[in-house]
Amino acid sequence: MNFYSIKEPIRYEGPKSESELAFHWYNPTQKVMGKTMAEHLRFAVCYWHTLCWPGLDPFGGDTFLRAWHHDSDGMHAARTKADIMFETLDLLGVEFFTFHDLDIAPEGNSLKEFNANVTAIAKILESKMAKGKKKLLWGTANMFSNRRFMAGAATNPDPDVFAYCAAQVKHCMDVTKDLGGENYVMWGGREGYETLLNTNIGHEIEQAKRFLSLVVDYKHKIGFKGPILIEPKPQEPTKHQYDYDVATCYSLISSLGLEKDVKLNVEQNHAILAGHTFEHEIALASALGIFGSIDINRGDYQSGWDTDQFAMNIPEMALAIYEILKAGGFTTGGMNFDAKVRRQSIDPDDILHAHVASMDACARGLLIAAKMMEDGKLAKLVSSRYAKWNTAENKAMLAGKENLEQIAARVLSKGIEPQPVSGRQEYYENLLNSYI
Ligand code: XUL
Ligand code: CO
Repeated sequence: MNFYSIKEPIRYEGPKSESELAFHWYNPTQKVMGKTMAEHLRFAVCYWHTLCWPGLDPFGGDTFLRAWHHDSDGMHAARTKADIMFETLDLLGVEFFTFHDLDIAPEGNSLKEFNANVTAIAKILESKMAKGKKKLLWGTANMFSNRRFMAGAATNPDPDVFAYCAAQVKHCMDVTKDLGGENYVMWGGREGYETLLNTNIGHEIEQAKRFLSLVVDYKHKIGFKGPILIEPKPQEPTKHQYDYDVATCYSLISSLGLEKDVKLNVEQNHAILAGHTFEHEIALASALGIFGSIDINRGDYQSGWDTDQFAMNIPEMALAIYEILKAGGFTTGGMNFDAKVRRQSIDPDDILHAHVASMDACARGLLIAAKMMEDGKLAKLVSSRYAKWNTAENKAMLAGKENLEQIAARVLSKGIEPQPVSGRQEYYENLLNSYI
């Protein structure tokens, strides 16, 4: 039985088409800067928001009434979700998907049972992937929903929870590897605190570091080729989270010397909640050498919480994709739709409309960003702003060839007097608008 009202894959019909359910901009085979749109954007559908969230909010429950949420046979529900995931991928022409272990299989009564359930469903996914030529962008363990994680996962005061998490992640990494997952994600949903009064922050950070080291050691042991991706988020569910933003994650990663193995999965709305722009977080991750992947969604600028809406703002996508192109594009990463339709969007087809609209917005962002790259005006302006660093003298200063005293002596003997230069922000902004 089909979940959606259509059976044929949604097609690219071009900007002039008036079809409601067609791609107007996303043309997977269209070449942009030498790569196809599909190769650039590497879209993924996520299990969690697409198939697991029932439409609840703090004041009301399930609005979607999906059959599998009311199925008393957990494994049957899991098989239904697997069918619908692949139906969704086929209709959208999306190559990748992502999951939490708990999204794909029921918990059962013990970790042993849970592992067996996850393995059994993974076998089903494996054959569906082979048949439909689909790939796993990343897998991750849900270590935040069950009440055992209420005081933290790896940063729980109780070492039994830390050990339990190690066991859960080990299994999820095994499954992710077996499915050819291109990355393994860690989002610290409960890795933080509610009140400092009951928290030993130093101890919890030691625990977080130990856990990350264990995961990286295991990645090498099993020969998992992709990176471990940390997904920064400042708060929600906890008041303060240890993976607050890109800069905070970098300090954790670099303190362990793990920059080669651990990269970041930057999510649009998490960036905004941390008080940054999306493009800032991508640019910073790239500058620090730890850019990995994207969770694409948007927040609501008035709400101040993680609304996980489908990203539709074209200029915002253009700026983000410009940073991704400047970073050299994705390698193992991609654009995971970590986004959910609104709780009033109760029709199955709303899921298709949401993905199509956001894929079109990303495609338009890509086209704009490619124009910005190809014409090169912005990059030229920026590099001329830093041009004086190219003189031999200034290069040597940056390379550490002079100490503070030597620099001071040079400034005084040469009579160096800095002359302010206009930052030309309004001109830059106008130039940006000319591409949009
Ligand atoms: C939560 C969130 C997660 C991570 C994976 O805000 O974004 O779905 O992407 O755990
Ligand atoms: Co996310």
